[in-house]
Amino acid sequence: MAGDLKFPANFLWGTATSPTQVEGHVVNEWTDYVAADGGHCRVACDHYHRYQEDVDWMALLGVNAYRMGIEWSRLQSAPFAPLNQTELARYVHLLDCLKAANITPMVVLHHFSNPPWITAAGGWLNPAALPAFVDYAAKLSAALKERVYLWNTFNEPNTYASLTYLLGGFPPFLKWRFLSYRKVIKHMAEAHAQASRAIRQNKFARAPEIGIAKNWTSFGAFQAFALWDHLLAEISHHAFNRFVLDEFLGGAQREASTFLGVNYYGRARLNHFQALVPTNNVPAERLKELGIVSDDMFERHPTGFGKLLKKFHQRYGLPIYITEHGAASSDEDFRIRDLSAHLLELHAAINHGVDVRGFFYWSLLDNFEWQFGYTKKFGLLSVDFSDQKLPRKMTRVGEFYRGICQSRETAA
Ligand code: IFM
Repeated sequence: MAGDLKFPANFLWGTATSPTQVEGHVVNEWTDYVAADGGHCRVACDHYHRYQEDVDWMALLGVNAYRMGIEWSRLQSAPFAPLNQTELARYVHLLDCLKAANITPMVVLHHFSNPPWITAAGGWLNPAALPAFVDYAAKLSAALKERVYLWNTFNEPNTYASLTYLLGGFPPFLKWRFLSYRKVIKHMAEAHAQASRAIRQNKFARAPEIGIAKNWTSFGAFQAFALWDHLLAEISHHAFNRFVLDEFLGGAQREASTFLGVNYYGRARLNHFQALVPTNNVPAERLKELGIVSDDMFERHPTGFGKLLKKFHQRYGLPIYITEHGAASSDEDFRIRDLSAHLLELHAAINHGVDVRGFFYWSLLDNFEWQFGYTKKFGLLSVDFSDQKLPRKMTRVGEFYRGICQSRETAA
């Protein structure tokens, strides 16, 4: 069986993080935020100072790719400002450490955080964010063109726009501002297209690949007869999936992307307008009673993963990177089973002809999970946040993933 489970030889087996969640010492809209567990991101995993050690861990894991963010607020102190050379040099050194370890970087330009001057000017509601972002993309890509060919402009634009303006989870914590949600998506889609053109202006060592990371949740009704839940599921699907993909990949916008990044965690089924997921405060016992398999965040649905990949392949014909997948749980056996089930779906999709080029496990480290703080354990490496030295430790999931990265196979 293992012989049938080979992945393509040049497949990227990676892991992922984002600056606000791991670096610490960021100055953005999250700096003063205190999460539900009392945690904040001011030190996080101190990856800012410990990136060399973290690259050593990646080498030990055997990954050959790393999806990392570059924190915009560190690099530009004002719109159109020159890049901060000290901060740039630190990122360049990180990229050089990755190269020395044979790890291919994918750089994310926007992962849920903005420079304070963008926030002060109204964030992504203000069209002035567009040229500022494009300028950043142009300058950064010019500076890194020898070192980076995989560019991910926006991470999960709809998570960002909905948690900021619909659901009150991210700063500025506003609710039910549908027009704001729509405007942010439209602005980001346009910024993606313009940034893509700016990135391509450079003479790269290797042709650039450019895309967004779309997180995909499928929505459905938990009870077949509940027409109202079907209706809400359809509206949610339209707002969070279809509308967003049409904006980023529809019509002329399609030219802006050479790949589609997919962040896949599972599905949300609705029961009398309530999403049956732990992030909606539905207790684990209740979910169990209802037969819903979930980690500490989302309902798991591995078969939906395979179906989604085939659908994307058919609809867009773009190469795909799984820019995030992972599970948050202190039950490591559960996480291993979950990873295995998703990799089997991935493998089957590739065999079916879907052009998937890489998989990035979320996340390298236990980290600051935004409004939930440090309670969600996603790491291949655990981090002991109660110890000031923030020691990292290989988890059993990390060992399991290491086996896959080394053998290029997945265990059933
Ligand atoms: O931690 C987040 C990440 O920032 C974006 N994708 C989903 C992850 C888990 O919730």
